[in-house]
Amino acid sequence: MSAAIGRPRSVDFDVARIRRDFPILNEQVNGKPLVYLDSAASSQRPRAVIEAIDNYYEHDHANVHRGVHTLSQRATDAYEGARETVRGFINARSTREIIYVRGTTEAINLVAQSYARPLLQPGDEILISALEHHANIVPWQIVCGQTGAQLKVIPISQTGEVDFAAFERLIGPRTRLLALAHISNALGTIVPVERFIARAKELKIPVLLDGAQAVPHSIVDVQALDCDFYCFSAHKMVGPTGIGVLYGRESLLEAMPPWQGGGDMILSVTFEKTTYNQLPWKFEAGTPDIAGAIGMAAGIRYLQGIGMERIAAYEHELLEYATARLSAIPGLRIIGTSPHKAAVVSFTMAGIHPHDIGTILDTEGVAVRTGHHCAMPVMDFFKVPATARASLSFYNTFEEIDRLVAALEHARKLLG
Ligand code: C6P
Repeated sequence: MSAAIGRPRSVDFDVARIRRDFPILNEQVNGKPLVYLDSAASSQRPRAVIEAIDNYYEHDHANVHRGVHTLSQRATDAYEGARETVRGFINARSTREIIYVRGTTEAINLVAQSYARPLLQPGDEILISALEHHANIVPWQIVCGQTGAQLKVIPISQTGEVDFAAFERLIGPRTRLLALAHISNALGTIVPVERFIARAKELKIPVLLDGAQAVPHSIVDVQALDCDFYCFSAHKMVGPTGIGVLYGRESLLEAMPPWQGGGDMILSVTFEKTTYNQLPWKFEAGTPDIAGAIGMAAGIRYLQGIGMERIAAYEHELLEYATARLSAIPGLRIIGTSPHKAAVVSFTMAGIHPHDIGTILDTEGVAVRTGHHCAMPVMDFFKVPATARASLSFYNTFEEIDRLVAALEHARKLLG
């Protein structure tokens, strides 16, 4: 370790104990202990989540909302109980505002098609920022194509911050929705969404937040934020893949038509007419991901057991240490240097393609993501084809950052 760069130790955090909860962290990769630095793509799962899913399949599985038999009731109780856990975690007013979806991507598509599409007229505008993930760009392009509305983009600065002055110029009488990332996956920028929401509210413009990278790393309170839609994915917050959440303000959800038709989203069906179910089930057609919901709730309880405030504080220390150590590597350029960042470090290295960085790191057992991170406009803005991205989580250690740095030094000697 560089003698000049000390490891901060102000947060009391027993990471060794936490790591014991994550069986996968004991894996060897290419003969080396795994260093998993790709949690922004998908986090790992603690035993509590794996066991909750196993337990459900071993003891309680049946379809939900459909049978009077005991197993169906047990499955329904666990599934709906999970919804209450999610509600509490983000402080929604009611479980009617918690819609289970496949993930952030599906949540945003649901809002685009069910909220925006019926409302948009030619010349109306959807406002996003230049640091969005494709999931918060493409659904809006599709709906703009369907309706003749326009997509407007708030520029970002060289540090990777959303330009508030430009936002104030862009938002206006034709804006029908503001859709912003809460935290950028490619840059780590924490967007000060409160300011943006306050201005949008003055103009009575609804706001959607893409919280895929925020919910796993910070306290999210949808009432305090006063946003209208909030989207996130369980697999980035120690839960299973294939399930996520759309939070929606009840009055908006009530007014929206269903997104898909089928079983469970109806109260009655004849060939002439269908009456839709109440919230939240109006938006949940078909047999849902029951085990996913149960696993997501187990993940939330696990995070709550540690405390989101402590998680954020520890991850911030990891970020500061990683930033200092990576910055000291000759030829390494960090992309995304906002003073307000989550624990994501995207970087390039002089003379080495990011893909080669990723491959060499993998031979050392270090997992990072390389590529455009589903944020190609961000890559274009910084004039890079791709970056390598180390994304940290509360189960990572300072020693793992040292392993990353040693592997990068190795890559530089081989190829730089
Ligand atoms: N970002 C990453 O490596 P899904 O795939 O639906 O669970 O989440 C999509 C998504 C939406 N918004 C943001 C800010 C995201 O980070 C992601 C997923 C992963 O950065 C996989 S591309």
